[in-house]
Amino acid sequence: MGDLFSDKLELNGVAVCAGALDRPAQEQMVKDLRLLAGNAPFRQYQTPGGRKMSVRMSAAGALGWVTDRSGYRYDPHQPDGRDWPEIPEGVLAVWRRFSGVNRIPDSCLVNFYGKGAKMGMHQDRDEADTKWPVVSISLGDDALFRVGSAEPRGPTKSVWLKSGDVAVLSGEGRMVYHGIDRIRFGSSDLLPDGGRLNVTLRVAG
Ligand code: MD6
Ligand code: FE
Repeated sequence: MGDLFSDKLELNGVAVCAGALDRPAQEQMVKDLRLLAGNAPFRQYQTPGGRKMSVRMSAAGALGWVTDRSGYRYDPHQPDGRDWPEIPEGVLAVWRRFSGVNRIPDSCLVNFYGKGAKMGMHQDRDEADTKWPVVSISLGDDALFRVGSAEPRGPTKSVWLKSGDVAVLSGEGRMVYHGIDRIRFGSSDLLPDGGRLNVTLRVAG
């Protein structure tokens, strides 16, 4: 997994490859994601419990991830009925470089964190087969990433994810609880209006 060109840190089985993407690669990815958002707008979903999520979400690939009063699920269609756009090539290249597996991801979720946005502790468990890894790319503002264990209330460790960092949940780390406590709004100049993009790749179906 990964390669020799970035700093690798291990947190409860989660690999964090700091500096995996250089600035030009980050800029290209932001361009690709702007195009993507033209075909799959960022939406603010409600949890099954009826709460508005603070993160705005878009997606690409055969399956996007949506949530509403009927539950969390992977869905082949956007809420407006359209297919999801294709996963950008540069994003697929990150999967090939870091996933350690020979399968193509069928789902690419894109989260946007504006000022004050965060994500509660959760496990990624909606995938049909959780033996496949999850690869996550951070772009823009720094984010405080909290990683626990496979138990809901175990001890946790935290790390600041910076623009260009890649995190991989696989093996031991695949089912750990994790979340984003907060972002340092305005800490990066990658996105002109601030905020953070997080791209996660999965074999979901
Ligand atoms: C985030 N990430 O970084 C939230 N999930 O904004 C996740 O929920 C996540 O980073 C699975 C694998 C890696 C992740
Ligand atoms: Fe997650």
